[in-house]
Order: sequence, then C-alpha cells, then structure tokens
Amino acid sequence: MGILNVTPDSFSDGGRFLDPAAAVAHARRLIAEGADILDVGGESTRPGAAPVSEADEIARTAPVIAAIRAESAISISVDTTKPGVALAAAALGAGMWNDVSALTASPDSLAVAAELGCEVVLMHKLGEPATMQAAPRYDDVVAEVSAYLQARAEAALAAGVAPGKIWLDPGIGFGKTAAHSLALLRRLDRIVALGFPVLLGASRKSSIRAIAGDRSDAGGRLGGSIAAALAGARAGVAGLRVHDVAETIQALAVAEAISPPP
Ligand code: HH2
Repeated sequence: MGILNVTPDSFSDGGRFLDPAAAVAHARRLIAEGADILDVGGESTRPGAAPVSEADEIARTAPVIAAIRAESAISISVDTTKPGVALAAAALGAGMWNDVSALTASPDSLAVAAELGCEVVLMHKLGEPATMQAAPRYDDVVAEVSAYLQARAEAALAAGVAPGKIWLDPGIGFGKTAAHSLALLRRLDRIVALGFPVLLGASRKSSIRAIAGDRSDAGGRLGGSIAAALAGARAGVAGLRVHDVAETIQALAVAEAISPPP
C-alpha cells in the first residue's frame, strides 16, 4: 500500500502533494513502482496535528481519487475517520476505508461501512492524535492491542461488515512509546493469529528512529522502515503501508528468494 497524503502537515511528506496535480503525479509513480493499493489521506494523524473539517477533507481527497480512477484500475483506499469522507471516496471508486479510529469516531461509522460493502482497516490507537503521545500506558501492550482489535472486528461483523472485508492494524506509533511499538513489531504473529489480514504501517515513523537510536529525520528512515516491513512479512502480515514502494518491494523479493515462505 503506497501512501498518498494530500495534506499540508503530514509528518513525512506534508505539503508535497497538496496540489492535486502533484498528488496524481505521485500516485502514478507509486503505481509504476508496484503498489497494489493507494491510500489517499486528507487529514494528518501525526501527534499534535490540527483537525480538518469534513468539507475540507473531501475537497482535498475527492479530486485526487477521481483523477486516479480515471486513469487506473488500482485499488484505492481512503484514510479517514469520517463516514462522510468515506462515502464521497467510495462514490468515486475507492474500495477500502482505512480508519485509524477502527470505526469508532462517529456513531454512523459501522453502519456506513456495512452499507458501503467496502474493505475496512480497523486500526488500534490509544487516545487522540493531539495528545496520544503524552504518556501512553499499557500493562501488556500486545495483549491489549490484540483484544481491542478482536473486539472491533466483532463490532464490525455485528454491524454487517462481511468477514472477508476486515483488516486489522496494530497502529505503530499511535498512543505508543517506541518500546510499545517495538513490542508489537516483535509479536505481530499474535495479531496475525486473530485470523484477519493484517496491515502494518511503520514507514518513516519516529519509532524507527527511537529503536535505531539515531537522529534521522523522516526521509532518513528507509533502512529501519524496510527492516520493520521484512519483520512484518515474516510474521505473515498481508499488507505494508509504506512511503517507499520500490525499495520495499525489492527488499521483500530478495528476502523471500533467500528464505521462501513455507
Ligand atoms: N499511519 C499513519 C496514517 N494512517 N493508517 C493505518 N492503517 N496504519 C498506520 O500505521 C497509519 C495510518 C501515519 O502516517 P502518515 O500517513 O505518513 O502521516 P500523517 O498521519 O501525518 O498524514
């Protein structure tokens, strides 16, 4: 899954693709590099990010989704917590709703996801982006994230989302210290064992810098991002949400050739 942030303030690429023409050019590049899915987002979820109105989020994402769909059959995901944005995206051809709130942000979210019949990504986060990194606490982060994701999958199923449409995501860096994110990266197999396809998003995150113990900026975290992606693949995750599609695919191809999956 290639990341396409149509925002002024995303942590890694904020402002680069706010112009729809630049966003579509980047989409073409991600497709050429081998992405299977494009994840289009109009609201940054980085710690401290400012909230965006539904109208503004649609104004950012809709023209980009429409333009991609006009020239490509690639799967399009919309990264939003707002049912109205998901509805607008689906009408333009997005087939996946990536929701970092796991369909909890609005009382309508579960029903809208069921009505759309789209794929949904249910991600774990503790707290809200503005404050989530203040002092996250868990007794057992792997057990708590697994239990939460299991409960959200059950809520989605009860609302009428088809079992084959549900993805789970541990939410690396969302209300988690680097130690929490590392614990999850070590035990991704526990999330995979829940029985749903798992999406992993560690690309360029500050937890990569913290785990590596260096001072890299977002663009300087490719090596660590690939290490996390390879660990995910080894644990059986089904999707990797990344900024650097070509480099990640190359790393996966070589790792798999050296050590083919059983
Ligand atoms: N991470 C980000 C945004 N959306 N969705 C899922 N499912 N999993 C993630 O790990 C995830 C996500 C944050 O990264 P990015 O989109 O690059 O930055 P920002 O939120 O600042 O736009």
